[in-house]
Amino acid sequence: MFGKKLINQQELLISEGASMSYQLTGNVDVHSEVGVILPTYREAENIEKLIAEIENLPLNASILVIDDYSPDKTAEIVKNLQKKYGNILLCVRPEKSGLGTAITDGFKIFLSLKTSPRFIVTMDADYSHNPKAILQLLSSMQCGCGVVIGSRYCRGGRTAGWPFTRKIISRAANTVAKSVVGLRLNDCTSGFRCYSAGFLREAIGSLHSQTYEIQIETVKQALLRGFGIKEVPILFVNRKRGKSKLTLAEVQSYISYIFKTVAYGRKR
Ligand SMILES: Nc1nc2c(ncn2[C@@H]2O[C@H](COP(=O)(O)OP(=O)(O)O)[C@@H](O)[C@H]2O)c(=O)[nH]1
Ligand SMILES: [Mg+2]
Repeated sequence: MFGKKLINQQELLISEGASMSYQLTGNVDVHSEVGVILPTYREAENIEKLIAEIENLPLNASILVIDDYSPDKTAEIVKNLQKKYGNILLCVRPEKSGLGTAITDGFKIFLSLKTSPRFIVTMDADYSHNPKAILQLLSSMQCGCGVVIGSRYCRGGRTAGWPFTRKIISRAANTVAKSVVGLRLNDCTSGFRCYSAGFLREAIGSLHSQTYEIQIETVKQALLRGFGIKEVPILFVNRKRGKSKLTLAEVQSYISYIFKTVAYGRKR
């Protein structure tokens, strides 16, 4: 039967040298082909329905929620769902620490499992990414790529419900990444992705992003290491519940990452 385990951060080497201790709950002996990382901050209104939909997919998958001690008690909802489903892991970090570190900690946890998944999916937990599209991302992984991107801006991809300013920010972030950092992709900032565990094992030591720039850093690492990158069209729908966590500070962090990449060279 499904047993519940408590593991501390040092044991899983989530963040070497850090003094914070995170709690990971759930069955760490779970053996799944696919790992789905859901970073959450204040997603109490979305998380239950989203997890139920992922659970209904014809997949051998584990779900890992990385929650930053959300004041709306997102983690409590996930803990209840753990009683219903045997394949949910929950990592609660002590404070809001950024999307980039949430995703990287998620990679580290999945890669540290006794049997790690072959494919690791990242997606937003606000329903902007349709869980059914996970199946398309996975079937595109059959080409042996390191990364498949659910792309809003390749032929057939779309966004819906975004206000004009948000459309501009997203387009500008992509244009800058394309021309300044040298990434020739239609959408290099989408958070809906599938990675091969093989690529992540090679790249994990080079991922240092705090926030949204993690999306650029991962594709840059795939290019540098010679892994294939493929885009598949998706429909991105703006969240209907809860608020965006993209702050001015995070836009600044993205811009500063771009500048550093240019100043220190593209190989970093
Ligand atoms: N754990 C964690 N998750 C975050 C953080 N910032 C954003 N998220 C999650 O990352 C996903 C994308 O964030 P969202 O606010 O929807 O960004 P947007 O779609 O770009 O407006 C959502 O599931 C958020 O809950 C953070 O600092 N920590
Ligand atoms: Mg969102």
